[in-house]
Amino acid sequence: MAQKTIVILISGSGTNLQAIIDAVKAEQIDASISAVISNRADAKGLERARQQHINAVVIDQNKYQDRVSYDQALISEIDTYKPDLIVLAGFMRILSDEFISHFQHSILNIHPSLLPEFKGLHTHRKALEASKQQHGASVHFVSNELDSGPVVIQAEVPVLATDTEASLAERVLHLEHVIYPMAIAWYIDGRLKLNDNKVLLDNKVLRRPALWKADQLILSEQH
Ligand code: NHR
Ligand code: GAR
Repeated sequence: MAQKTIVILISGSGTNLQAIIDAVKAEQIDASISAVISNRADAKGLERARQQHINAVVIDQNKYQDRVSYDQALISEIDTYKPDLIVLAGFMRILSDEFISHFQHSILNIHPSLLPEFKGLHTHRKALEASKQQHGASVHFVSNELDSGPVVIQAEVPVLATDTEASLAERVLHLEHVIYPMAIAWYIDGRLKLNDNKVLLDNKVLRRPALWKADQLILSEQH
């Protein structure tokens, strides 16, 4: 069968992008990255892509009048690669319904909270303010409603009394780099699917998201 392909959308430093690049190199993910696309010309992640000779494309949000025309440009660019999967890796722009329906069931995002808690921005601050004992990150399929698509896997970290926004973000980010490549590999290997808005892993409905905790994978039957 032909090699599967991934397009990755970024806005910033691209450490998740780097983890995915590394997982492709290590053959943990059996796919190639056709392009990395940024909405900002200054995203550091573009340099990570260029260093690996991956096509690095800027579709600058400042050059478009509105969300509809921006998303149309994004759709046209992505369509040229016909990717099997679109990965949002620190992509900071809300995508229109048109974009989501065009690529239905084939967009993954990583969000820095234990969804459904703390949707939107500044999640680490919100977790500290709410005095949470546990915080983390979630990989989910992207749907029309922001940060609300079906969750595939979560990673949990304890919140420490000494944590600041930055220290908490760093611990969460470290685990993002573990669970995101894992979920992407499942998808590429055909093990992960969306059916009727439910997540299927190995043809079984996930009653709850898979959980990565203390370096172990826990599936719903067990927790
Ligand atoms: N698009 C849809 N339709 N659904 C989702 O679940 C999406 C999405 C696009 C991005 C990532 C998301 C996150 O994980 C994501 C999920 C950006 C914002 C935001 O408010 C919110 C959530 C996410 C990404 N963006 C502002 C905007 O007006 C801009 C903020 C900025 O540039 O700093 O687009 O958290
Ligand atoms: C990550 O923590 C990711 O979960 C978060 O931004 C960071 C990107 O880091 N994503 C969002 O907040 C999406 N709105 P990276 O660029 O180093 O991968």
